[in-house]
Amino acid sequence: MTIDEKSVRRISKFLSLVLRHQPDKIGIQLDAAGWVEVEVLLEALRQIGQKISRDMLEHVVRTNDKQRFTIDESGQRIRATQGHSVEVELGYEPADPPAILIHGTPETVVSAIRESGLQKMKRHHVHLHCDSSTASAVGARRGQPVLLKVKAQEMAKEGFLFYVTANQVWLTDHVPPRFIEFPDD
Ligand code: HQG
Repeated sequence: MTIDEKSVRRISKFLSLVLRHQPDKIGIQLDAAGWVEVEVLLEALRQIGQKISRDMLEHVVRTNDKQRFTIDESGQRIRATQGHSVEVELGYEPADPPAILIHGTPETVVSAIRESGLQKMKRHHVHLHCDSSTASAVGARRGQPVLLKVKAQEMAKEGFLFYVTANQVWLTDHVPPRFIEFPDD
């Protein structure tokens, strides 16, 4: 199959929009766990003039750099792996985090984070990563990236819950400032 990368990126962005934030934009409904039937999604896309074959959709899901989408084992349903702003219960079980997780953020918000810790803002959780390179790319989306080290194991010992997604993003509700190591500490 020859598929140009530009189309794949465009479809991936649009899927993020409708599977995480605005399903009603194309008239679909996500179930409580964020799933929608693949056929329903493809038909809704056809209705707005975006003809995407099942093969193309599978290609987009398979090759996505951050594994943003999951097709279930039956092959019938698809959902965004994480990152929703619509109400969904993803059903991840609490997991034991590594000692340190990393959050990459633009320099401009570091002083606010010193005050109130890491907040989930518009998402359902604070997103944390195991490796600096991914965290750095996240921070760099909006400016000069700064890497914050989160003492995740210490938090877990104090009863904070952590979840890990299928694509290795760690999620938690809030990271108070005392668990954050800032680069210039
Ligand atoms: C910042 C992308 C001020 C936080 C990425 C971040 C990631 C605060 C921004 C995933 C704050 C929220 C998540 C506070 C946190 N005061 N600013 N107290 N606490 N912030 O996009 O973590 O492409 O909602 O540091 O790759 O940047 O969508 O979160 O800068 O994995 O798959 O508020 O989104 O993945 O921004 O990114 P976001 P994020 P996808």
